[in-house]
Amino acid sequence: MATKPPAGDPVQDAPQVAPPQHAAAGLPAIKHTLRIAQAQMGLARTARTLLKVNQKNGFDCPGCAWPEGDSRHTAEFCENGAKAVAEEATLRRVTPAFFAAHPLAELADRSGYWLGQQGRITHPMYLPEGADRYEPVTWERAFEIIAEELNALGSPDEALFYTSGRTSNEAAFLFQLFAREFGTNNLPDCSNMCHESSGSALTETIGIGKGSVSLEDLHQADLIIVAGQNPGTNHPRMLSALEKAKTSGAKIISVNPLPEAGTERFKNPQTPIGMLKGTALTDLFLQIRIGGDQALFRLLNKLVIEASESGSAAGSGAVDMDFVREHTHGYEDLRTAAAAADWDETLTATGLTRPEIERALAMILASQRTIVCWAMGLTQHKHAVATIREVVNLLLLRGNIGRPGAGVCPVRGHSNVQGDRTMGIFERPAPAFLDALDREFGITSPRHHGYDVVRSIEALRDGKARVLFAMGGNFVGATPDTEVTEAAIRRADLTVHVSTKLNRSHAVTGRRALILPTLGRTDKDVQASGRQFVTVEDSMGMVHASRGNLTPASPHLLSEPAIVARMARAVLGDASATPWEEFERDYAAIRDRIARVVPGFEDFNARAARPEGFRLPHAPRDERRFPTATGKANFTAAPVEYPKVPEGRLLLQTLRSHDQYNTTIYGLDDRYRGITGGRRVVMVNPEDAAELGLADGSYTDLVSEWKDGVERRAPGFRVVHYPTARGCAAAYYPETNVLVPLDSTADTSNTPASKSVVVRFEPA
Ligand SMILES: Nc1nc2c(c(=O)[nH]1)N[C@H]1C(S)=C(S)[C@@H](COP(=O)(O)OP(=O)(O)OC[C@H]3O[C@@H](n4cnc5c(=O)[nH]c(N)nc54)[C@H](O)[C@@H]3O)O[C@H]1N2
Ligand SMILES: Nc1nc2c(c(=O)[nH]1)N[C@H]1C(S)=C(S)[C@@H](COP(=O)(O)OP(=O)(O)OC[C@H]3O[C@@H](n4cnc5c(=O)[nH]c(N)nc54)[C@H](O)[C@@H]3O)O[C@H]1N2
Ligand SMILES: [Mo]
Repeated sequence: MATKPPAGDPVQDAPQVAPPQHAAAGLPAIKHTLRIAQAQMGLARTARTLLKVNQKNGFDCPGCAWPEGDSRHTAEFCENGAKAVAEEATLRRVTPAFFAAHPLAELADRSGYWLGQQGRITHPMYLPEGADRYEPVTWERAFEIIAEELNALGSPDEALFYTSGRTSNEAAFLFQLFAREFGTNNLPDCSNMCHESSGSALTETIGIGKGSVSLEDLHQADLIIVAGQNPGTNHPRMLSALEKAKTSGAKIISVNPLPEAGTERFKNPQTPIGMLKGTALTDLFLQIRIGGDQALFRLLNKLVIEASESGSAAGSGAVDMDFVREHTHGYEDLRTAAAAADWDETLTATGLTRPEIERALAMILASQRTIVCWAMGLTQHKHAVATIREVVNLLLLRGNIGRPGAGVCPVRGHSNVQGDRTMGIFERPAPAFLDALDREFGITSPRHHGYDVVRSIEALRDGKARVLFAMGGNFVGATPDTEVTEAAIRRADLTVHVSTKLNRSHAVTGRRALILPTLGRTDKDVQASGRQFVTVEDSMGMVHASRGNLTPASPHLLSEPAIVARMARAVLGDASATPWEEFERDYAAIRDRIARVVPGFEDFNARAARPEGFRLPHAPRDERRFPTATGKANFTAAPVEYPKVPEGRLLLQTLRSHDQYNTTIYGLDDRYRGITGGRRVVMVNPEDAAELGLADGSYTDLVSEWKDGVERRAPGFRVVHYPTARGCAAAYYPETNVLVPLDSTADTSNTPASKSVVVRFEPA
């Protein structure tokens, strides 16, 4: 039967390796999609579901946050979007009988892949103190348990309210409102591990922590720099935009330690020509050392300034002095700092050659409209914020912010991670936001900051936090330093997860635990006032509606807004004047409140009903206004940093395979990289491997080295000789999270430095 989960746990992780591919998408992508989708959903549901993805009357793809274009293809989906949908729309079910048959200890032994493959959770489940397995519980009792624990806390700040980025605007707004009425800003979210560094860098430099470009800008750019991102796997629909830009003559520079198939060549499945030949995307591949980006951009900035001041024809106007004078602050500081940039040091930091950097410079100087796109390859380093600021410096020098075809493009992860932040899911909210919230609801929100993800784990570890309530996600699986984190979680009095599917966070719990099963994006959401829709915001600040069309996985599911509303009533009781019942009845009532609290959402209900949605304001993009402390766009001049790796060690990045969505594992293949049938692989440059005595196909333990002297070990990885940059290695997350020290984080943003882990190899 196609819809049965795999019988055993595929612990026999036995990776096979073939040469990596040089083109993404094409026919194999379609075949692979249909195979996974049919195994989960059967044929009829596959067709019905996939045709509704990202259509104007359909649901927003629960995959990535890449925007939908205005002219949508009938099949506006990509291979990995389809997998995300299949994973949610699966016909497999996790029922109370499943929990009766599988004690907690067994679930804790299973792989994340096996857990996820069991299907959608159908009933609220409760793990009483000391019990060896979950038992069914009524919703009413579940909310009573939450109220008992929350109301017994010594302070509201002993509670943590985590959000993963799939949560709709409506649910997120209610969730943060509840947390603040309860009395805490402890609203950690997946963003803390993701684009927090981008938010920190952009807020300081341009005054708003979001990207400044639209899809049309991408199409109009004449130079696109894609740094630290693997769109072929993680944002496949971005390849269509890159292809479109290329067709109009744009050039593309890829900055990456790995040659990723998606940025090399794209075989567009929407066009016959694309399927056959594909479009070569990258004009210049800079195979950078992990963590070398700040040094690269600093030197480029120096060279741009030098060219401008040289009086040469090529360099004339290289620095847009009118823009710099009118709109920026701090140019002289950058100029001085950049002057100190040194070729030799940059070549060491980046592993690049002088001609490669000179070619990049020539392309930058020849461009009138440059966009820089980036993702986790830039955000998850100690010096991530400084790196992104250096990217902003380059764009500011050339006046490339706030004009068509140019700007910053942090490519977001989860489909509504940007919207959740807009709705106030933030442990360090702006006072103006809290003032507006307080005025609207007649409450007094706490003003002191809350815990982010890393600080939440520390608080659990130190006994300062006692309850974790997670709105989606996989807190235990996604966070760093797995052993430390799991021990911290086990100290909690209560852990609650609002979830669609099983994951490790349900197996590693506090003294008591609850699983609250919820509707996903694809599910029809009917409340007392009728059928509901929710809204999301994409990576480019477009807000639009999302309507599920499938019969929910079980009649016992509650929507996320309903769960928050009922929890709020149980916990806050008569002390709350907020109309929680009305919010649950009709989400339009929530949107009316959002319209009054969050700038840019005026007339929200009417505008959300428009098929194409609406664009949120963005001062730098729209009017070249920079709402920073100086009132101008800020150049910054942080000291250049790059990781220094001791002899005999490599710098490990933890990244995604083609068959996973974060901690959700769809399958054991990483097709573009030529790896199939297993995930415990470590990719190492053949020359480094020769020096370290690591034969291809041999097995090794990875041991991370950190200043605390604690030995963190991930055993049994198959060595794969792979064309990554020298000195670097790569292995999949979350298997390697155990290696990332909890206090190895980015300066300012506190994002775990998941892309720079110093490791040594201990062959098995
Ligand atoms: N199918 C699918 N889609 C997804 C996800 C998924 O897991 N699966 N996850 C979603 C989420 S939450 C996110 S945040 C995004 C993540 O999207 P990505 O950021 O593309 O994800 P990663 O796999 O972490 O890839 C990081 C890329 O950066 C490169 N890199 C690593 N270190 C460096 C460095 O120091 N410098 C440079 N220049 N490059 C470097 C890596 O080689 C790799 O190509 O994707 C979203 N979309
Ligand atoms: N080492 C390392 N660690 C990383 C990263 C890395 O690159 N390297 N990347 C980081 C990044 S960028 C991110 S964003 C985080 C991701 O962290 P999370 O967002 O916490 O993790 P996910 O794996 O996306 O969460 C998957 C779970 O979400 C639940 N879920 C799915 N859909 C829904 C829904 O509609 N509603 C609800 N309530 N639940 C749902 C399912 O139960 C599923 O098991 O991980 C971070 N961790
Ligand atoms: Mo992310």
